[in-house]
Amino acid sequence: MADTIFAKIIRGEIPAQKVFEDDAMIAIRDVAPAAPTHILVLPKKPLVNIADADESDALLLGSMLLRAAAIARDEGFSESGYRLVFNINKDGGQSVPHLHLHVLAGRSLGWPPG
Ligand code: DGP
Repeated sequence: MADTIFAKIIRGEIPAQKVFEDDAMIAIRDVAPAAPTHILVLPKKPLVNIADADESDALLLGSMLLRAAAIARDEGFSESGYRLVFNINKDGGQSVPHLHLHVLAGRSLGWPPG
């Protein structure tokens, strides 16, 4: 798997605004926010995307979703609402080939996405 900007952030080689870290994942503020609050939850394991995951990653993926919900509560937008997004490969709009969960909040989000 190619080295990515997120792998460098996880290794601490590139700075990022961290909102959470444990042994399995980090959560950082997106450098180009698409909403007033835009956080990325990244596993430390170098999976390319959800299509690259298998049964052995089930606990990790569930933990990422629960972490996003905990961040929403901590940051105060759980009640007003938010969106969780995985962009996957070219048509999904994925630009960084390291699995990441977008947490978007702070305005009314349109549907369907562009
Ligand atoms: P995606 O298009 O789904 O692969 O999302 C990648 C996101 O990563 C995009 O919203 C911009 C963000 N991003 C790219 N480079 C950096 C970086 O160096 N630092 C941070 N914090 N976010 C980044």
